[in-house]
Formats: sequence, structure tokens, C-alpha cells
Amino acid sequence: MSQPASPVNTANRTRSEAAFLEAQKVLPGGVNSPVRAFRSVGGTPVFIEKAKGAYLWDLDGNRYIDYVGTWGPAILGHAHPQVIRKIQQTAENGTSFGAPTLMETEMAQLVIDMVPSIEKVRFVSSGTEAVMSAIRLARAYTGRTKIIKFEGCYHGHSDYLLVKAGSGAATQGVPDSAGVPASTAAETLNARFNDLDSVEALFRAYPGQIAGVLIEPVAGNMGCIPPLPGFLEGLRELTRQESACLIFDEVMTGFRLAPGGAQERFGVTPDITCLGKIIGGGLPVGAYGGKLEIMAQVAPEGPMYQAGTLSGNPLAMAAGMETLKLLRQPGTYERLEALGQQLGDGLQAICQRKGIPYHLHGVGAMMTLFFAEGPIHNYQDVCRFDRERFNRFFWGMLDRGVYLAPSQFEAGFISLAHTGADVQATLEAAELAIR
Ligand code: KE4
Repeated sequence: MSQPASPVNTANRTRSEAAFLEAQKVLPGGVNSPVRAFRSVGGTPVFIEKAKGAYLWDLDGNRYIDYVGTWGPAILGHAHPQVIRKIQQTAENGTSFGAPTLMETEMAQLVIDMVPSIEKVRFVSSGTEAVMSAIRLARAYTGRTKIIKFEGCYHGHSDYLLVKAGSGAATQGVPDSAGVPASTAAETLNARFNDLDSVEALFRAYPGQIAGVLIEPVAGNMGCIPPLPGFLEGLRELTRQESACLIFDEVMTGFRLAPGGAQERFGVTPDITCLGKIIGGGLPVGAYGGKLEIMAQVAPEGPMYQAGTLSGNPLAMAAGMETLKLLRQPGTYERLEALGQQLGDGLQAICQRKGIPYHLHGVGAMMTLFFAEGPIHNYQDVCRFDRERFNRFFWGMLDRGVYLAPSQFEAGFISLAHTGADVQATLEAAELAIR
């Protein structure tokens, strides 16, 4: 492999270090979302000054090739000129009205056209809000209270989803955060990803009580883990038999794995779909949607209450609509697949050549290099990873100008702004950072 002309060195981050000290005086942990604090890898987080295309620049002027993509939304790359211009034009007419606008109807129609399961949609302001509302909707529609989720999947920070598995396989959940009442957690049951038997066991243990099964159809919050063949189809059949809602949390996979998300890619149509990230083009948008008869529950059409001051916000609708329209251009997903393949193949070749235990899962433009032997089908498998080797890799890449998620339990994201040369430069850094 050719050596880089002038090795990139971004290890001087003194301004970020000073900024982090100041931030910790006024923000819990110095951040507005925990993962940004780099606690899992240690050290000081990078403070970003600006971003454009596939690149970030920090306060010290270092440039990074970005594979976090603000955790998924930046699928076009950062600050796409057409998105920025649309936001600017929209802002000239005001930023929020708290009243209906034509843009919300147009955006809803676009989402309905793209996502197979959605016949009617409600916009909210985050993925957390979308999933929280979808759970309430499943409970309203079925009249049941229990929810099944999967260990290792993350669905935002609502009380009933910050719940981990209890001691026994079929026991009720226990809080996974301070402040979550045990009574709330008890309504949430945990199954094992890619293990249909674990789901069937819960339906047998709680007959007629389960409102819905909530899943990331491709897991992205325990690293990227795809469904085994037949797993999603099995969930679809089981929930149909049990008259429970199948809820796909496509906050991360929506519009990334295909125009219609994982449900289009894998050909399994849920009852309710949750969306976020890409749908807002980098501005705060979440959404939940599904069949007409289910969405008829949602106020003011039906009895299930949900509301939001900034829901359907004009700026967010403008950014999201422009993003989705650009994603629908021919060749988009082929290009994302090709870049993902180039990066995944290159990383695997490095690990193989060096005899490093690894497993790589990549689905289109999202992937994770696990420093653990495969197979990796669920959360327990991921927990075998070599933490020291991951941390060496993370910092080795950051110091060479490649910005990765600061946790083995996250997915990496490629954008349409990344080039083959960016991937090649990434692999040159990885050649030195994987050890
Ligand atoms: P937000 O509330 O952060 O918009 O969405 C919550 C959420 C829901 N569902 C899935 C599948 C998600 O991945 C997320 C949020 N993802 C994390 C990254 N793994 C966001 C980053 C963060 O928490 O700061």
C-alpha cells in the first residue's frame, strides 16, 4: 500500500482541550449528549468549528474525514449547498409559526411515497420523540401495555426504553438509568437480537399482553449488526399471529439503506415506522407513521395524545425535503454501496494481513469493524471485543485525521460526499492504526 505523501498529524488539539475544561463548568460532562464526551475511549473530545462535505475542522484547524456524520443525518455530506440555500430561503419567511403550512403536507407525501409501511405520518422533533410516540400508539391501538425490545438496541431516552433485561430470560425489564421507575421498566421486556425463540418465549410468558415488538431492523447501537436471514420475516409472522404491532425503529436505517430504508431493503413491512436523523437533513426532525387504521388513533383524529411546539417546523421541513429529494436522484444508493464496499474490503484486508481478530459488518453505507472474532449476531457477541485494541485504533485514526465514533457500540456512516480518495486515505491511516 502506498505511503501517504505527507502523513497527516492532527494530534495537536490544545484549543479543544481548553474548550472542554470551560464546557464542563456549565454543561453536565461538558456536552449535550453523553457519547460526545469520549468517556468510552478516554481523553478529550474534539470541538468542531465547521464542516463541509466529508470533512470536519476542529478549533485547532485540524481536518478530519468524518465517519460519524452527526450520527447519521449527514448522508449528503455536511452543508450541502442546495440544503443550505433552501434553509436560508425558508428562514427569510420566518422560522416557526405553530400553525399548519403547505410544506408539512408536501413533506408528508414525500415520506409516504418513499417508505412502504407509511400511509399517514406525524412529524416530531427527535428520534426519541418518534419512538416514544410510536410505543404509545401501539398501546393505544392494541389496548395492551407490554413492549418487547432487544438487548443492545437503543431507541432514544424515553423512560420505558431505558430498560435492560432482568435476571431471567422471560422476566420484566429493570431500569437502565437512574430516575426510571421500576414500575415503568416492568412493562418492557428484552429479547435477544437475531433470536426468534427468545421473542416467542415472551409471547408465551405474557399472552395477550404485548402491544408491540420494537426493533432496529439493522442494529446500529451495538455496532452494526444485520438481521440473520428469516429473522425479520419471523418477527412479522409472529406479531401478526399475536395481533401485536411490529415497530421498526428506522431512525438510523431510514433513507440510508435504501430510499425506503431497511423495510425496503429486506422486504419486510412493519405496522409502525419511526424515523429521524436523515429525515431532518441535520435539523431536528423525527417522525412516526404507519397504516391509516393505526394512525387514526393519533390526536386530534383519535384518542392518543401527542403534541409539539416545533413539530413540522418550516426550517426542518425544508432541510429534510431537500435532502430526501437529493437522495432520490439516480445512482445515489449504488454509490453509497460502492464506497461502503471499498472501505469494508480494505479494513478486512488490513486485519487479515496483520492476523488481528476482527469481524466486520457492513450494510450499505453503515458499518462497524469489531475487534472480536465472529460470528457477531447479538449484544453478547459484541461484548467480547478487545477494548484496548479498539481504543488504540480510535486514537490512531483520530491523530491521522480520521474521525470515528468513540465507541465499539456505534456504527460508522459514509456519505455521498466521500470519495474513493477519502476511503483510500482512511485505509492508509488504518494500516498504521490497527495494531
Ligand atoms: P434522537 O432522540 O437522538 O434523535 O434519536 C434517538 C435514536 C432512536 N433510534 C435509534 C435507532 C437511534 O440510533 C437513536 C439515536 N442514535 C444515537 C447514536 N447511536 C444518537 C447519538 C447521541 O445519542 O448523541
